[in-house]
Amino acid sequence: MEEIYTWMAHIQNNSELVTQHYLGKTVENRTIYYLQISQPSDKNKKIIWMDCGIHAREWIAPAFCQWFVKEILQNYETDPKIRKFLQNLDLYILPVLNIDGYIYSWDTARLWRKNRSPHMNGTCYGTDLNRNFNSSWGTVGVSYNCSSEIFCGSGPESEPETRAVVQLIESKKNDILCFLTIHSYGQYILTPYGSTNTPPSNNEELMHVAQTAAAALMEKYGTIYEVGSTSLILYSNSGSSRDWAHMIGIPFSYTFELRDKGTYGFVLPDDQIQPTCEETMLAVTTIIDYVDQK
Ligand code: ING
Ligand code: ZN
Repeated sequence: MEEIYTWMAHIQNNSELVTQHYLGKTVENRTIYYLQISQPSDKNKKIIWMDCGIHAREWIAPAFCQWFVKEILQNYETDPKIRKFLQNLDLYILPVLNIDGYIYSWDTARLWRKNRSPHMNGTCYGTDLNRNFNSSWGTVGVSYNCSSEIFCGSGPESEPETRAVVQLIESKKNDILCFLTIHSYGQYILTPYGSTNTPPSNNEELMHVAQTAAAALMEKYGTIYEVGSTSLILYSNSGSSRDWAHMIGIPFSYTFELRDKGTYGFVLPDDQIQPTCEETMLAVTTIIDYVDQK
């Protein structure tokens, strides 16, 4: 995490396109930043949101957010696709949302998932931030027991990390076209909703775009991704950020589950970091490209 903080400060100082913004504080009072990538213009641009590291142990996710920023900055002058979408869109990238959990996963318990909020007089720790959003909160696929991996918190948005995201997204929601939240593992692009089997009104288009993205991803190394709504292809869950983002009116909202399919799971070997990032880049830029053309 120290390296990521240093890296964020460094690129904001060394790239004219990047600004580091304050998003909020974690339970343990660490500062959450996101990076805005914008080409200077007078135009009122739409926004692409992407967060990584909402779950502590899913280390490939923060790695991808960093890779994404690096690739954009390295290639925007020469890659016509990036050049084009940066004329109309600003990219908001949150490299690590659950910073306390991420550090805990590095230092103490590799497979920690939740944040680090204390409950029951400090006898148990952590809320699952992806069960804590105000989207049918507490109804399905959650636990009210604070020692559970899927503890949904004491109420919707009970956690400062959740509130930090909600506050920013709410304030910009009319301009946000696309909400991407990056997890591992399983190789899925998941569409809303997790909390109900009723598909959203733009389901056909959501599925079409995700399938196009999965096809682009596969071209790189043959990695197979499955596309579908969380509740239909996996299991139901409430309080996810993806559901919440779609419910407040952001038309394109997806969860990515990066490599692998379970061989290594959360502990993805080093030699798969770069290929995973490369192939995911193709999927994410395909989505951005599509929403830009709309
Ligand atoms: N998966 C997400 C989670 O919050 C999800 C998304 C929800 C997948 C329900 C499947 C079913 O659980 C991970 N890996 O965190
Ligand atoms: Zn996750």
